[in-house]
Amino acid sequence: HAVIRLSEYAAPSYAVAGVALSFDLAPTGTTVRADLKIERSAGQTGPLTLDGEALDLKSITIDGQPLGDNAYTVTETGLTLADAPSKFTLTTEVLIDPVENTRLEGLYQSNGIFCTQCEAEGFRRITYFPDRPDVLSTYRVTVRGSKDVCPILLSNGNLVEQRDLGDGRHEAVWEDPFPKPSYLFALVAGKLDSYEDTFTTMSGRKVDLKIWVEPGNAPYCAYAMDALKRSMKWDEDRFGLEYDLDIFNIVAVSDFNMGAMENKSLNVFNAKYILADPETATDADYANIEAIVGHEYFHNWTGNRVTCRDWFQLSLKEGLTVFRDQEFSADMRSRAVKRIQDVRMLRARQFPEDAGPLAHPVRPESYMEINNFYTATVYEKGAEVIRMQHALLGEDGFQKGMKLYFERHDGQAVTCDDFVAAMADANGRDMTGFKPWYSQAGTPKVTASWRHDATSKTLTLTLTQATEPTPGQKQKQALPIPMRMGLVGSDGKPCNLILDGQDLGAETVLMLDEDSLTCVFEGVDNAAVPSLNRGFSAPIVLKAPYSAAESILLMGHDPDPFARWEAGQQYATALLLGMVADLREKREPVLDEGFIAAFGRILTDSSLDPAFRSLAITLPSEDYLAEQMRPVAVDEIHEARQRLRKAIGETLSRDLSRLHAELADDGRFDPGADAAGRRALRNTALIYLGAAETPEAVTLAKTRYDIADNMTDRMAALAVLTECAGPEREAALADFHDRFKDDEQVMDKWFAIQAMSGLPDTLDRVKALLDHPRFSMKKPNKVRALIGSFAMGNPIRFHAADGSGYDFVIDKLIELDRLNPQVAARLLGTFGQWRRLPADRARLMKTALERLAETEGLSRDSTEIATKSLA
Ligand code: DPP
Ligand code: ZN
Repeated sequence: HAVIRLSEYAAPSYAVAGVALSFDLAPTGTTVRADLKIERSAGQTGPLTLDGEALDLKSITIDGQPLGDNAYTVTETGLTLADAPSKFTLTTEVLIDPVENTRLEGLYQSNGIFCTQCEAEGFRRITYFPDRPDVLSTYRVTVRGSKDVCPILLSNGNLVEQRDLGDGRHEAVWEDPFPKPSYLFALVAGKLDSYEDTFTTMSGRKVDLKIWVEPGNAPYCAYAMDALKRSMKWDEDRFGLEYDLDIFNIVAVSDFNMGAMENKSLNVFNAKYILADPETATDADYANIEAIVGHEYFHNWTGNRVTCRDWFQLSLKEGLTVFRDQEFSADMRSRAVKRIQDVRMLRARQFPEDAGPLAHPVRPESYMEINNFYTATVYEKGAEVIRMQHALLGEDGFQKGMKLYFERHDGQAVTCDDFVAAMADANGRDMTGFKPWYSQAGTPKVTASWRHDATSKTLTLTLTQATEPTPGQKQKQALPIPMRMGLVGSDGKPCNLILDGQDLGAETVLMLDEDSLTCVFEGVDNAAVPSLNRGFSAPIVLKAPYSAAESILLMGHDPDPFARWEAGQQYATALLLGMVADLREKREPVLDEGFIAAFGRILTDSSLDPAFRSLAITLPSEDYLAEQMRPVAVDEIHEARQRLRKAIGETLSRDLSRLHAELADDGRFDPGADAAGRRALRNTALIYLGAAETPEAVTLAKTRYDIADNMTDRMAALAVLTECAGPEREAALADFHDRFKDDEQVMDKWFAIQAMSGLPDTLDRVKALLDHPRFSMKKPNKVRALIGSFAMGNPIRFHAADGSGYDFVIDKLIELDRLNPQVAARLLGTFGQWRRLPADRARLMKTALERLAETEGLSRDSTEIATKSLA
């Protein structure tokens, strides 16, 4: 499999000014006719190659003239015209098979609905085309299908014609006036219900909004529609960006490789990110729906109007659009809580990636399969890189930069450098020093140390940065690290920061742009504690030698809520790692009462937002703890965390019970952030009470399960029960199944929660669930719910000492790779961690991975992940 390199980028040799497509839809034999107005670019010579895969070419003409057999060649990957004229119309007719398309790239069927997924390179599975993001064209699309099977026919842009064909079929013609790359093409056809509304834009244009769903699901669209309207309004208010067509469609389908897709005016969504009502969706589901509906909508400008020159620039649209959806959620909900959740996600997914064999820069330099680069680094670290530019320039400066970016590049396919240049030029600033954030992989580690001198009343703070080598990048340079910070006095009050005689107020941003930086703060008359990287101002790992007392001081008094949360997390991490060391030495681990008391104070501090309290008393995950040690003591991490949770549950049981009772919902369900925050705290209390695993706790959880009137409470109770073997557990799981067995999305939760259980029989249960009628290897959501949750959300069972977890997952991934390589490769990434494990498990995991790597006919997707993981 060939490696594609950024350094080898060449502009396209032909432009496609106009595309006319016509589809005759049939499940196993759809005909696609394409008329392409092709024009050779100035100064270009040589043959014309179009991408095309899994296409059965039926006819080909140039300006209506059939081509002789030696005028073109067809290979597995495309079509080449040896000497094409400089300007002509190419017409091809191909036959494709949507039913056989289990890869879910190109045109396929989901529960009988025809739909497409073209990003990144799915369009080449629909027709021959220069399938690259820097070829922009206008599209006219004719869709023909049976009136019976496909009453609804959709594509991008405006519906311009519709007619009955008289033979039981009908056709619709769609035109998209905005030139777009092929990855934004979409077609949907089938039996669909719609949920409709309108939005009036800031210039007074009325836009028809429609969400299309499988029959019967329209009642579950209200929240997604509300989120869409709020997204449209927010983009106008905050970014001055208005929607540009008269119609905006969203379609929700059951089977989808990704979360959703921003096709111009026809977004296609994984149904789990659209459908919601209180009985079927958790608060986390509601928050995800809001974020993803926003994300795809925001792509209309950041991604569609201005797109990527090549796939190495993916973060140009994704990092920026994630930043925009994060800000949207922060403006809709609690900013502090959103920031904490985003940092948790970054640490859980991106930091391990950056520290493992698949590490790559935000703008990668090479790939084998682009689908493998829809990563936490490109998305989430990419968003952090945007966030730092936002912090550097301020909201006004950043918006000036955005304005210039659109003035310069609307309708173009551009690079990350173009984005930074717009930011720099709009603000008259040199930003070249910032660019290594795009090109250097690995998470910088910043080590802090400080010393207070009572005589001179100074506090000397030293920050040092270093980044470990990553594959293909041995030498690392110092990055510009913006460190927002303050000093918290021993009395809990913020100190004024005086540097070089200048009073900077209570907070400043230090710029660490060399290996090391030393600052001497003056007039510090007590042993103040530095509060560093407030708001997570830079995506770094901070090593700071806080004592227990200093952590407690920051947990209770830091004026920055993120930093308060972080102080608790770092304290918990140090404590848990100490317990892990004790367990490894067969010593009884020491449970720190001061820590539990500090947790208790946050728990009961009613001046704090309940959502914040819920996060602040949640311990760092097993995966996060695993990141902090080599080799990873899998069993001891699990054991230490269980013991500490149990101790917290026991010690604080009175407060927890009281809170659990006090926070009861008062009837009507409200999906808003405040009500969700109360449910979160209440359920966190339930989970701690459940950690004691006493009969009373089990009874309480069972009662909560039985009387739950919303999915958030039901799932929290079920999560407690699935960890406690016994009749209550079995009764609840059976009840859940009977209630929701006909609901595709909710059944994913039932599969996932069983796959994540820490009980010893989990693997056997997961294997048995493979035969459940609702499970299918052809449905990505089911595979992720059952196999993905086991591999990524159940460290103790996945890493079973006998290797049974690894063997099971690898067997399934070998099977999945033949059906859907993209989803298989995504799950395979978890095997890259074998080097961090103790020798026995490392060997077992590596052996399983090697077995997959040697499989005959392995996809390019899985080959790339396996090869890099074994290198
Ligand atoms: N569906 C993916 C996203 O929206 C790819 N563009 O991020
Ligand atoms: Zn996106």
